[in-house]
Amino acid sequence: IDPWWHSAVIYQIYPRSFADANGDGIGDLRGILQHLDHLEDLGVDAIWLSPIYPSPGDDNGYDISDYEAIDPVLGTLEDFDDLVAALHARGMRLVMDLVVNHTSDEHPWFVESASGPDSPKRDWYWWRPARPGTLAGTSGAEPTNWESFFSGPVWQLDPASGEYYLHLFSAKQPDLNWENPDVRQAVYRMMRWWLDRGIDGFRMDVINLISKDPSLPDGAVPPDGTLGDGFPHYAAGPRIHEFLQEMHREVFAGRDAADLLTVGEMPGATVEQARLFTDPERRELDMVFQFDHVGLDHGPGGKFDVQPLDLVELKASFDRWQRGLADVGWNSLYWNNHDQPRAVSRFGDDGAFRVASATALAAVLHLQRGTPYVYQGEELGMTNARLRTSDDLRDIESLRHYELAVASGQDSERVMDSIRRIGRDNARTPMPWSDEENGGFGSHHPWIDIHPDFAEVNARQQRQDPRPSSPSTGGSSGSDTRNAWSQRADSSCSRLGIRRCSPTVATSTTGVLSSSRTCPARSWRSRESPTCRCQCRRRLSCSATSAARRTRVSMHYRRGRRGSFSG
Ligand code: GLO
Repeated sequence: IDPWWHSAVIYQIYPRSFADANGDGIGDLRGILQHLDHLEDLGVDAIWLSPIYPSPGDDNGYDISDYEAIDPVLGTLEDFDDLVAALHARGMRLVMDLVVNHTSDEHPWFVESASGPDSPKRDWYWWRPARPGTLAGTSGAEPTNWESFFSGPVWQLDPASGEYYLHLFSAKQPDLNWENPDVRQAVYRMMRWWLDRGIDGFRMDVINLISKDPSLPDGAVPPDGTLGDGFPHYAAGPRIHEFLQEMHREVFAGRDAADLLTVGEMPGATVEQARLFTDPERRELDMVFQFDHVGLDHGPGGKFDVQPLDLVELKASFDRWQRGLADVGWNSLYWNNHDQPRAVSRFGDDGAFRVASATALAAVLHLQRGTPYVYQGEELGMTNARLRTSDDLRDIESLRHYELAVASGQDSERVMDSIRRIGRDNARTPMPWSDEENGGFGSHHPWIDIHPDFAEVNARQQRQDPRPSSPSTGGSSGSDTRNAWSQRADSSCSRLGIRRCSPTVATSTTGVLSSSRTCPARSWRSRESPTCRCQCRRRLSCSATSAARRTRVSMHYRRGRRGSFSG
């Protein structure tokens, strides 16, 4: 029998930005309860809730200080139970976010671990002594040269003990040591606690990072960097399958496992790995969130080094995953989530063709084989936020990048421009329910500015629109149009076969994630996406013909980077 999620659509709610019932400017559980009609009318089968646990909020809830409670800003356990009951009464399910690669530094486990080298919980986290000398590019003696996802080194010095602790994300998100069986048992106990409360599954945050190479080797240093790439040493590490199989046995066995859904978020996962993780026979996970298609516009300098999107590569990526998981395993399908810019702005045209783009993107998503995930506001065709200055930023990743990039001498406007295109705040503006004050999100000014288009793009307006495919109002800026044209021209050139060296998937012989070093010469892969992309050093020109217009396009490439464009 096919599990329910083979024919389900899942809707992701980012609670802080969904609906604010108590008027404090932050979305909450009662706010979600007020909008269940919207979800039911959409035909949603399940919702995935981004974290609602108590949290200092360094990473908006992905830094958890208590796994078995609700953040008072968002509600109470009673509100939570009401939500589960109300969803179930409507035939919908609830999938919770599980963030167990790390905790908050304010979680009692870490507080105890940090109390000193003799703490019984010292080994629950990754503590290491300083190593001799100074790490290049830092003023410290970090135990490895790894760079954090949120910029800077992954190590934080604890002055009291003189030791460092590992944090792949912010310093307020110390990594749990999954090598320690007590850590694993504590996590499994907590998961059972939530299942007993009636939830229907887990979305597991960066779950492929829980098994690290315990010898913690240094990473390769890219030519333009000072810190190294630790990714091959902490992603899909030696015990990842063992841990996930153990979790399955300890948490899901004995329950009606076909009724519960598990989806593992896995930056950098390859098709080959996903086949192993999602093969039902292996009892690991039901599906994974892979990052291949959302890494295609990341450049050699990382995600903020935004490159034009090559639509042919995008298509090839989907093709690879559809074919790769056709006979075994299962795909999850997504364009958007709380970590990605809005799909219409990124993959389509968010000006004159906003509605047409959103419709086409939805068709592409929902017609593939797999479980589609819709992120709040995606059903409205929401576009990227209009971030003006760094004062508009709320996301720790963007703030840290801005701070460090500007401190290192980069032009602040250029830095902001890349954040405007790829930053996570783009997807976190409040859900626009109507054209009323604050877009009907709540009575108080929200924690992050509402999208300026809320009067035209909102849920009420779309319910009243008899022609959902009519073109939107509101134009795009000159530079947006230029980018869109540049992308189209680039893809036309590709279709003519001029620019491309063939994209390859970087895998090592063990099938374990490989680093950028394994890509062919003059190509690179981003940390999250296993596809190698090419750089060419030739000056090119081609004629791009489209049904709509004929244009002469010249593209200049210099030293491997895309240069100016005129058409
Ligand atoms: C994915 C998460 C992201 C968190 C990170 C740390 O990468 O969805 O929002 O910032 O995982 O928990």
